[in-house]
Amino acid sequence: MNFLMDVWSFFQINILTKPAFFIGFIVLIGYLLLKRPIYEAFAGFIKATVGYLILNVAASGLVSNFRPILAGLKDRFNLSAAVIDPYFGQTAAQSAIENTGRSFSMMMVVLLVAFMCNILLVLFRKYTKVRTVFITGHIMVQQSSTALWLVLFAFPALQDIKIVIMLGLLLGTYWAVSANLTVEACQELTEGGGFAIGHQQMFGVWLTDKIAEKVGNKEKSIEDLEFPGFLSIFSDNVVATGILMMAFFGAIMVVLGPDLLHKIDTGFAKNQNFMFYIMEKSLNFAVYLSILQLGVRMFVAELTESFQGISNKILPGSMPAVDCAAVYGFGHPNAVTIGFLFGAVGQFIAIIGLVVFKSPVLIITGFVPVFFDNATFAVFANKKGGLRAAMIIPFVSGLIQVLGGAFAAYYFGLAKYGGWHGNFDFATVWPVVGVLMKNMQYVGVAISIIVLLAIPQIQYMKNKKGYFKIAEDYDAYMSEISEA
Ligand code: ASC
Repeated sequence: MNFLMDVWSFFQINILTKPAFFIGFIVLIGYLLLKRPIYEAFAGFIKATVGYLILNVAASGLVSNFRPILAGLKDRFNLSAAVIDPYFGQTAAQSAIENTGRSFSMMMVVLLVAFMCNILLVLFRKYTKVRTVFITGHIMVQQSSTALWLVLFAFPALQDIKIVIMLGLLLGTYWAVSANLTVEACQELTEGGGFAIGHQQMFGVWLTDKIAEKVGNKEKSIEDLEFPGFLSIFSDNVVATGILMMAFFGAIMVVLGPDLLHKIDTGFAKNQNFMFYIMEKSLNFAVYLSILQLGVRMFVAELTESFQGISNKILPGSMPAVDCAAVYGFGHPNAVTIGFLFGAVGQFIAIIGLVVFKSPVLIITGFVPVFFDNATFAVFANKKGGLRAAMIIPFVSGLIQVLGGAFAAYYFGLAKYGGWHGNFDFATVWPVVGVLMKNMQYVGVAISIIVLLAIPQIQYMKNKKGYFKIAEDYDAYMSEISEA
């Protein structure tokens, strides 16, 4: 038993929570299964790992630079508010759990059981119809933390072992089923990129893919926008992002003022001019977006090719579910910026609504949900519904993130710890699961798992012939469709 725990902890520390290596090894194994020479497989491992590490540099650069600025609004106005962001949510959940006298380390065991549950659902895909393995480790840690608190909230007296098993099943089913929901949308967007999304907004991606066509007009996509006169500079995404972020973060930084910013950001030198500081900070947004795209292209190219090996030989019709930022390389770069800005407008309006209607909890925009969820929605929305869908869907999502987040932070008692998870699925699906668990106890858990498991069955029923094919071999799937 001890040996097994050691193996698990080695795997968990070095690979599972470091998706760069996880992806790297998948690529290595994939190429070996394709009978490529070892040196080629090794080269693929290096490129995929480096690509993912580049994506990490960009994503954590964005998060560490811009999260404190948005969260600074809380200090500026002396608010007692919950920040809707998974990093704040995880800290809040951890404090709440430890406050009940329980050990937070249970979270890693939950993660193990949930991951195993996901693998089992894929191994038995003939019956479960699940095609995806969720491998985005840092997200799995965040979600295990929040979900653990939800279970302790609903079952305060339950023994550790029962919690671990019950939550492992519930969370593993969510990972498997939610990622599986994004297979079609991802394959169409990337023209057979060979990955699904394993992140925090999969139900939102599925919804976006379904409604974008109705909300907007595919013919009027961001690619086709023609800007007259001086506006033509906006068709270059570095220029567009740079200008828009200077206006957006510039306004927020002016509201925060230089004194508070000196406290928030030690990199803001005492003698640096405030305007130049604002310019540098805001333009960094465009820097990170460019880096992100470079990394995504690198690892996705390797993954797409090598995963053929795995899907031909070991797990036909299956695919890995990775960070949502992986799709940013497949849409117009301006879609990412547009999604973020319209999401932010939606969030700000909803926050004003909370103030006006005297909500018992106040919410502060968190950078991760407002940027990563809404940018992702905009990329998918633009593909099927053009610019209009890429504006409307993130805007509505922004409203939902704040209202759902406010409800959750209040109901689950995390507002007093200052945060809630905040991403789209945690403003919609998880609050419902939490309310069911609190009010119906085991019946609520059972209903949640059964409903989740029914989703891939329904997907399968709607497209029996192409369901596994679309994941296994997109080109063959497309040529079958065009023949039919
Ligand atoms: C999250 C989270 C991050 C980002 C990153 C996006 O939810 O915790 O650090 O999104 O995964 O690339």
